[in-house]
Amino acid sequence: MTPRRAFISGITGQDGSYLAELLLSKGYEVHGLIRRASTFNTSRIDHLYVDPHNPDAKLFLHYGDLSDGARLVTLLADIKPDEVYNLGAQSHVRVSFDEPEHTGDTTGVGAMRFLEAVRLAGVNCRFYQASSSEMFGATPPPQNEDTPFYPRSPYGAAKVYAYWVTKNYREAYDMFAVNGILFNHESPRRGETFVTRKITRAVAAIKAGKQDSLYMGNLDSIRDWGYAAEYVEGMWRMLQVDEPEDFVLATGVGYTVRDFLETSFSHVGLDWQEYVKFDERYLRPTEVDSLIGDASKAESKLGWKAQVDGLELARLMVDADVEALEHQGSPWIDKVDLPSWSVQRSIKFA
Ligand code: NDP
Ligand code: GDR
Repeated sequence: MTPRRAFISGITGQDGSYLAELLLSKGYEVHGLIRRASTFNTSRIDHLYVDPHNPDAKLFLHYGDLSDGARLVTLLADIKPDEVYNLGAQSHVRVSFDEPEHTGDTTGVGAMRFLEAVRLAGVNCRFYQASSSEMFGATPPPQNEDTPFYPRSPYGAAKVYAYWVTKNYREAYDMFAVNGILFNHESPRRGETFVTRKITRAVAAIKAGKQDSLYMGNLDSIRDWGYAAEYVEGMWRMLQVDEPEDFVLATGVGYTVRDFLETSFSHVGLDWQEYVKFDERYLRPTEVDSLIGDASKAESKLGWKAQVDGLELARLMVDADVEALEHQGSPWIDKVDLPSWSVQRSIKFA
């Protein structure tokens, strides 16, 4: 039987690496879009890579960029995927204030280029758009699929454009195109400049005597932090249902950045107030104060429910960063039990 084929943009990112693992474990042939860089940018997926000359190879990487629509058409026509996941984006909210045009081009218009490429290539596939709780912005929690958008950053505004263009292609061209509106999700593979990973790496370094302070911005904002390895299962489930619909994925519980700091430092016996200092450069011109999601639709229609709570996640990530530092970055196996519906697999620390 021919394996199902998936095409993922953003495969080198946190979510892309977990999703590639999940789909390979389900027997898919996985194709990933990667950007050409002067240095290697594939560290999160190196453990999945098999030389393409090997007949067992199931993961294939292709150079391309969401700013290059013609390349997307060519790749889609060649690969002929059954499922497309658009995870590629300039995904850092603070950076989007520094690079608003680039963010609009990749995070916003990039989604439209990908959808249009699917249409032009004439490929019959299901399309997942990585939409974000940042679209809710200033609208107070709890937020669900019916909550109005009020983005507070160029990133949030770009995601709103991508959301609507996905919905429009569904309605205009009868495409199976869906938005997964995901609240913050983290892991030991989270990018080092997002707040959770910045904190857990610093805790490990301070504990090891390699760092003596940590500069932070706004500690009052509230986020609904879940575990990325669980969220990619939700993405896949959104493409397996009969009708295309949009879904929120969230834990339903919010914590402040201060709570995450307190839990992370105390997990290794340290008092965060002795180490954390304020630096205004980490403030945003407009902040999103509080995001707490209501994922009851995903629970009832997809059977998906988050299992790992935000503070449990803090401890898990601290353990991973302490371990990584002890092993000087060499591979480490995540020991967290995934929910029963999730494919049991070893999660190698990247
Ligand atoms: P990451 O920042 O870890 O990964 C982003 C990925 O996008 C990387 O693979 C990056 O490639 C790629 N990329 C960036 N620009 C381009 C471009 N111009 N063309 C092609 N690829 C590009 O993000 P996450 O894995 O955390 O998030 C995945 C998606 O989900 C993103 O769209 C994000 O905005 C969205 N999202 C994330 C949430 C979260 O909490 N993690 C919550 C809600 C939505 P490279 O490695 O070369 O930089
Ligand atoms: P966010 O994540 O903006 O929610 O976007 P981030 O971890 O960057 O910020 C969360 C909150 O922490 C506050 N904060 C700091 N943030 C960073 N990065 N660095 C700091 O030093 C710092 N100090 C305080 C922020 O002000 C903010 O309130 C993430 C991204 O993954 C998006 O791509 C995704 O769409 C949303 O989550 C849902």
